[in-house]
Amino acid sequence: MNALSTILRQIAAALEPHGILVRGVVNFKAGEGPSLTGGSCALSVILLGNVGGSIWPVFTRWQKTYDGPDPLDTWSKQLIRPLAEALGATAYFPSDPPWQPFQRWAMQAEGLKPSPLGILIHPEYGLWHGYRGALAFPFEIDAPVTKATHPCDHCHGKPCLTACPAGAINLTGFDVPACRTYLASESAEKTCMISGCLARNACPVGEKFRYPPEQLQFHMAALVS
Ligand code: B12
Ligand code: SF4
Ligand code: SF4
Repeated sequence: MNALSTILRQIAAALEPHGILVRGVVNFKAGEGPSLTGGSCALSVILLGNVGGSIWPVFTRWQKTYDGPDPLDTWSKQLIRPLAEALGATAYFPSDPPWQPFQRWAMQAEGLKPSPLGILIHPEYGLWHGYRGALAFPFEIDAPVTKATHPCDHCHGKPCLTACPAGAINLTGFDVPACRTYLASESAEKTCMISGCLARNACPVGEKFRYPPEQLQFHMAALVS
């Protein structure tokens, strides 16, 4: 076991009990990584995220003690920032501007590709996963190159393309204004706002990783706020 895999073990030991998993590692050529706190460029980034409802039980317990804005981001930062400090890493968070290219990193680290919804699809977890943060380091981290199959290539009928009541999902991209207009309508209160994005729900991949109903409603409420 070398020092670098020790870092991955330390991160997993600190975050897995909270449902945040090490999702992958990206190594960069000199000068191509994101900026570190000291001003130099990172040579590696470790992606951290949820798989299915992995974060939900711990997060909702914590949420009962918190009454401020952006609860999921706040919770993630409370867990990841002290770890970054302890490891001498720079932490990034997906919702903090300037937006770091979390999806591009995930494509490199996990070999994932975008679904017609814009979000990346995983061969096992389907559309039911996300990123809670990333830790960047001034050295490379040894990690196997992951190659994933792309489920959309073999999906007959592509049900996600016809499930959206606003027609916002198509092969040329995600029509954000059409989605937003529908979500602000009364009809959405009985559909997407209750059960989550109907197009996402229509995907047959990774069914056992579907988010629980409360988590789906939480994310939809965050999307329209
Ligand atoms: C802006 C944004 C949005 C905008 C999209 C506007 C647009 N047309 O691009 C809005 C607010 C609409 C949105 C919606 C959603 N988003 Co969003 N979003 C982001 C955010 C904050 C920035 C994306 C970006 O521009 N990055 C900057 C560029 C430089 O980075 P990049 O990786 O190279 O960019 C890629 C993306 O922009 C992607 N892309 C292009 N068009 C679209 C459209 C959509 C809807 C998405 C999600 C991505 C996407 O392609 C780029 C090339 O790889 C990211 C977090 C992040 N920092 O990446 C989350 C993120 C992409 N979103 C995410 C999710 C889950 C969602 C929602 C499902 C939220 C929900 N309801 O649960 C919805 C999807 C819509 C739906 N049908 O339900 C996840 C995706 C995880 C995954 N599996 O891939 C991310 C990574 C956040 C996270 N914490 O994990 N999102
Ligand atoms: S329904 Fe099919 S095309 Fe749509 S996201 Fe799922 S696997 Fe991809
Ligand atoms: S949230 Fe609803 S309106 Fe928006 S893309 Fe999904 S199914 Fe369509």
